[in-house]
Amino acid sequence: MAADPVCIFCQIVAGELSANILHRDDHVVAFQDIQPVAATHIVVIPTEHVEFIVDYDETRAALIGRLALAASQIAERGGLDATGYRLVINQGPDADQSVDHLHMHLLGGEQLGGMVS
Ligand code: DGP
Repeated sequence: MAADPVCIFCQIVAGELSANILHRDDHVVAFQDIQPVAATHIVVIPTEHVEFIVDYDETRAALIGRLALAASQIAERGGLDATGYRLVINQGPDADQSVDHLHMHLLGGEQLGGMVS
């Protein structure tokens, strides 16, 4: 899907909005979350503007794997693999998705709380 000019994550991908970028390749960009909820909180997004996980289909299935692979590599580089970390996708209002550009949260660097609060 084409970039959405009003999407803040598309703006980060385009370099129009600054972010602390930790990973970039043709398909995935990862950056530090502006409102961290854990000692390490990184947002991993597809460069392509796709709003929701439910918008994915067979042709895009590989992208989810790319997000998880990039997240696991970032976690390993940061030494999080030794003690563990959490990967989360918030989908829709019940999950408090606030940015309508699909993203995966990488959380860790400390003992995390329960899955649902
Ligand atoms: P979610 O609630 O799952 O939609 O998470 C969106 C996350 O994006 C939230 O943790 C805060 C983060 N975020 C929102 N705007 C910005 C921004 O402009 N820059 C950065 N780095 N993170 C942002």
